[in-house]
Amino acid sequence: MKQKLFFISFLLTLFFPTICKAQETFRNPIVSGFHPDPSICRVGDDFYLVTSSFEWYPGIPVFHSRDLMHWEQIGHVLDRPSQLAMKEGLRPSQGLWAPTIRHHEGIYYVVCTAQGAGGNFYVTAESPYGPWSEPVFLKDAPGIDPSLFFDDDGTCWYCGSINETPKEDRYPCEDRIYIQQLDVKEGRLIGPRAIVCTGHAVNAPYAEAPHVYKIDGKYMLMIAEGGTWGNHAVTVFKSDSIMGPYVAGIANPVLTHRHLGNDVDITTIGHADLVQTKDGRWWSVMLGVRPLQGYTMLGRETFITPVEFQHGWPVFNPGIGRVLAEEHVTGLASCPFDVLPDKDEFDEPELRLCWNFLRTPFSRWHEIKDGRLILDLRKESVADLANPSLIARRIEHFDFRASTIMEFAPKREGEESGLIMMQNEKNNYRLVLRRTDGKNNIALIKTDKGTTTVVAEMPWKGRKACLMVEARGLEYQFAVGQDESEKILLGAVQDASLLSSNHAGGFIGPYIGMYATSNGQDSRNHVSFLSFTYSGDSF
Ligand code: 6LW
Repeated sequence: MKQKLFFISFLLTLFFPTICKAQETFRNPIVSGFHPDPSICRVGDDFYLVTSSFEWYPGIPVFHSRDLMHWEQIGHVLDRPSQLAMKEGLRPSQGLWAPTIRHHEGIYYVVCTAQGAGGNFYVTAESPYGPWSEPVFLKDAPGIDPSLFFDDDGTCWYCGSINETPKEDRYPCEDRIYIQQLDVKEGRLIGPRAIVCTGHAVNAPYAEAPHVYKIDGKYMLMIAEGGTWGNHAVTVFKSDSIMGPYVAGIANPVLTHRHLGNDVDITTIGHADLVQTKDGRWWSVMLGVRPLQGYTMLGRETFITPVEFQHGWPVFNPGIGRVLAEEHVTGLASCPFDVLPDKDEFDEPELRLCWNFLRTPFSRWHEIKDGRLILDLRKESVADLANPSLIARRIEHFDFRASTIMEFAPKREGEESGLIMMQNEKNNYRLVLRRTDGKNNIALIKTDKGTTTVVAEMPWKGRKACLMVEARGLEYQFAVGQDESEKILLGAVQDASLLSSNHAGGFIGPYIGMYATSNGQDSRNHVSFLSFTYSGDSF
C-alpha cells in the first residue's frame, strides 16, 4: 500500500510539478498529539525533526519536511531492543527525554537522555531514515536535555542541564547549564566542564533544554526556563567564547506565553530549537499545549514560528511576539505528503510507524498475518509497569472516532481483549470482551487514579466484535456492534479529562489502541484484530 501511494505521488510530482504550490497560511501545531521537546535540523532542502517519546517504543520518532509546515514520520531513531532497554518497572514519563538532532559532515547525530534506562547517550546514522547506531552512553554526563554543537573547526561541544538540585538549594537558582567537549571518536566527554548559565533572572527555575548556535561569529545559547507548563519561556545568552561567560539578552524572555494567562488557545510555549532555511530565514520549533477548558488533552505538541535576527538577537514572530494557531508562511512552497488511509487493515508486513509498544518488547508476542494483527494473551496487564500485549497510537485530535474489529474467544476467567485508551497504568478506559463468572461479556472498565470500576457490561455472543469510541472534546461515548454499521451504546458519556496530563500527571499524552491480557494467568489464547480505524476532525 505504502509503495503504491509513494509511486502515485511520484507520478503526480512528475506531471504536476505545481503540487508544491504557494499558500498564505498554515496551521499550528505542525505535529499534533503528544510530541514534546522538538529539535530540528536542515540538510540541503530537507528538514528533520525529532521529539521525546518517554516510555513508548520504538523511541524518538523522526519526521521529514521540505516546507516546515507538513511533517511526515519517516521512522524512529531507536527501533531495536539492543538500542533501548526500557525494562519492567520503568515508571510512566521515564524513558526518552528531549532529543537533539544535528548533522555534521555527512553524519546525523541524535543525543538524548534515557531516564531510568542508561542516562545520556548519542547515536549516529548516515541517513535520517536509519539504521541508527547502537547508543554510546556518556557515563560522565550528568543531567538531562543534551545538545550538540559543531564549531567551525569541527570540534563537537556537548551542552546539557544539571537538574535534580536538592529542594533546599533551589533558590535563587537551581538547574545549571553546562558545556564540555565531546570526543565523538572516543565517545566520551573530555577537557574542562563550564557551568555557563542558571537562567536569565536570579529566581529563574528549571534552566534546561539548551542549544548552542554560532550567529555572526558569536556563540548564542538558547535555553528553556520556568518549567515545562504555564511558566515556560525561552531565553538567550551570548558569548565570544564557547565556554563563556554568557551574557543574558536584554529582551529575555524572547518567547513565552506565560504572561497571556490560562485563557488562551496556546499555552506552555518553550523548549525551542532554531533552524535556518536555504535562503537564510530563521524558524523556531518549540513545544506548546492547546488547553481544552483548562485540560491538557493532547499532551505537549510541536509548534513553529518565524524568527528574525535584529541587532544580533532573535525576535520570535516579529510584530506579533507569540506563537499563533495560524501562521503566515514566509517564502516556503507548500509540499504536502500523502496521508495513509484512516483504516489500518494490517495488510503490510510491518506495523505502521504510528503504532507503539509500552516499554521495550524483549520477546515477540505480536504477528501480522493474512491482514490480521494477532496478539498473544500474556500475564502482564496495563496495571503493571511492564510490557503488556498492547499496541497503541497517539490521540491527536480533540474530536475523533476510533473503532477496531476483533475476533476473540475468551476461554478462561480473566482473559480480556479489546480497545484501550490510556494515559498511564492508573488512568485509562478499556472496552473489552472478557470472561467473568463463566460468561462472555463486553465490559467498559475505567481506571481513575488507580481505582478500577466497571462502568457497563453486557453479555456477548460470538467471537467477533467491533469496539468503538467517539470523542467530542471532554466527552467519550463508547459503543459496540458486530461490525461498524451496528452501534449499541455502552455506558453513559464518559469524562475524557481522566486521560489529561493535569489529571493523570506526568509529561506524556494519551494513546488509543489494542490490548490483550490474561490478567496474571497462564494462557495460550490469542486475539486477532482485523482493522483499526482512527479518524480525527482537524482542528
Ligand atoms: C524535558 C525538559 C522538561 O527533558 O521536561 O520541564 C522534560 N522540562 O526539558 C521532559 O519533556
